Formats: sequence, C-alpha cells, structure tokens
Amino acid sequence: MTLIKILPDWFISENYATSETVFLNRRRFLKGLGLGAIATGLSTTIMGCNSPQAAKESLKSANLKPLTFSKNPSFTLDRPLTDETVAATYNNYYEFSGSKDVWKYVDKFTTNPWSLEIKGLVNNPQTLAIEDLIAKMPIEERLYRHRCVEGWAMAVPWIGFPLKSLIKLAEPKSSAKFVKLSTFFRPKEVSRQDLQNYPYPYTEGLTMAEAMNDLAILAIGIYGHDLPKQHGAPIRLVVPWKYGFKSIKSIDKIEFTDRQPETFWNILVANEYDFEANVNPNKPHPRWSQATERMLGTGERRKTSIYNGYESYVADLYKA
Ligand SMILES: Nc1nc2c(c(=O)[nH]1)N[C@H]1C(S)=C(S)[C@@H](COP(=O)(O)O)O[C@H]1N2
Ligand SMILES: [Mo]
Repeated sequence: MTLIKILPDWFISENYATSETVFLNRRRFLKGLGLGAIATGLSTTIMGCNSPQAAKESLKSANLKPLTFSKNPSFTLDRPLTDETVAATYNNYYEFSGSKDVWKYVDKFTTNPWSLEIKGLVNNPQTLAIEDLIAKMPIEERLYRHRCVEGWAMAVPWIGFPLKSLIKLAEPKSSAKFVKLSTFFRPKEVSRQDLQNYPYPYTEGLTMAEAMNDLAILAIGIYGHDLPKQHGAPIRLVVPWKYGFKSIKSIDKIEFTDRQPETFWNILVANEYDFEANVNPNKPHPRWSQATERMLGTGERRKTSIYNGYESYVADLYKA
C-alpha cells in the first residue's frame, strides 16, 4: 500500500487549496493542444455547476427548518461572518468528496431518523432520538471562528448546546478520562466509506477537561436553521480552538473511555495530525506554514492567533 494511494486529493498537491491554479493549468494544457474552444466550453460547464445560483438553489431545496434558540452574546467576532452559501459550498467531508464540493453528493444521505448512542464509562448509558436529545438541551447561537489545518478560515453562527450539558446527562464515572466521538458508518449508502485505505468510520476525541470546556459545543444548526448535510447534519462537534478536523460531523456515538481514542487523521498521518491539534501559528504543519489564514469568500489574509483567538478560555488546559 503506497502512501499516495491513501492520501486525499488536496494532500497530494503542494498547493492544497488552490483549485484556481489547477483549473488554469488545465485550461492552458488544453489550449496547447489546440483545444481552446473546448477549454472555454469546459470552463463554462464547470463554472455553471459551481455557480452561486446552483449552490443557493441546493440550499433552498434542502428544506432547512428554522430553529428556536437564544443568542449567546459572549462570543463576538473580529471579522465579518462568512457568506452562508460560501460556507455551504466549500466543505471538508471526506465521506462524500475530497474536493470541497460535498454539497453535490449529499442528496441521498439520510439524516432522519437519527439517534445518538451514549456509552462506555457512564452511569447513564442511553440511545436517544435526536429530537428527544435536542428537547432536553439549552439551545443557543454562538458566533465562532473556524480554522482548517489546510490554511483557510471562516466565521459562522452555529446553533447548538454545550457538550458539557450532554456529559452531565451521561454522568461519567471517575475512571472516564477521554471522550471518543464517531461519525455514522454506512458503506452501502455512502460509497466512499467503502474505500479500503481509509479507517472509516471517522472518529475524533477530546480529553474530559477539553470536553467540559465552555467552548466545546454540539451544533445542530447554522445560520438560523438546522444543519445542511454538508456541514454534518444532524449533529456535529465544534471545538473552535482546535483545527477543523477535530470538529467531527454527523455523530452517532459518544463513548467515555479511560484511554486516548484513535482518531481518523492521526491513524492516517500521525506526524501531521496530532491528537491535540490546537491552532498554533508558531508550529508549522510539516508541509506548510500556519502563520496566516485565508478567509473563505473574501480571500482576505489574516494572521493566525494562538488557540484561534480563544486563549482566555483554554490556555489553562495546557499549562504544564
Ligand atoms: N466525519 C467527518 N467530519 C469532519 C470531516 C470529515 O471529513 N469527516 N472534515 C473535518 C474538517 S478537516 C473540517 S475543516 C471541518 C469542516 O467543517 P465545515 O465543512 O462545516 O466547514 O469538518 C471536520 N469534520
Ligand atoms: Mo479541516
């Protein structure tokens, strides 16, 4: 098994996030062959199907339901909110696509009915229908920054509840030291989960202290309504001081354990994606700098902040 074979599309390319460059090179290549006209036609097709119009229509046809929530004023942003359609058309969700166009492939993915299993070292193991869980939880909106390890960032209004509210419901035993979260596993329905070289289902984990931190939430909505599938419907983790890959989507299991769980990206490439994965401008990724980030939509470059700007909430967790 070669390494290249198991790596996602963006990983192979040095310019992991420059689809424009790929597009232009392809066009130049076709022109060189005297196929300029075809190249132009091709570009129209590609642009057409990626157009804001098509993306907006797909969001509309997803029939997202408005949610009832309070607004939590504690979390303010230092940058404009990312446009909703932009955020919903540039996604990492490898179960569906390795090239950000996840929204085109989620149609047949069923997220209703959905249940969440809480298990492991807890006094109250249980499996809850998602609507019953939501009914028990304090639902609020928070404006959060999001920083992907690839170097792009966004700012979005999540709707959800603190992970610690669910932890209180579960009543972990004192032997529980970690929380392991898993994404659904349905290789027959979602064909990319059948790829032999990826350790599906996607799993992630936090220490108990991280999971109990105020910032850690389970999101059930975004921009006022429930989550579009490409954002991880019906429920996903959001831990904004860590790189985006920790914020696992479409969760169906939460397990309390006494040992550090194995996690998807860490199994694949341990030296590039560690368990902790805190946003840190001073610790470059082995293949690129993490000093700056590019905002989705506007392309604005900003300096990356330690813990993605959430130092006052989490720095205590990591004091030696
Ligand atoms: N199950 C699952 N969860 C996942 C991923 C994934 O591929 N599969 N990608 C992660 C990465 S790398 C990022 S940056 C965020 C992206 O979240 P968004 O698409 O809602 O912006 O989801 C994370 N959660
Ligand atoms: Mo990411």
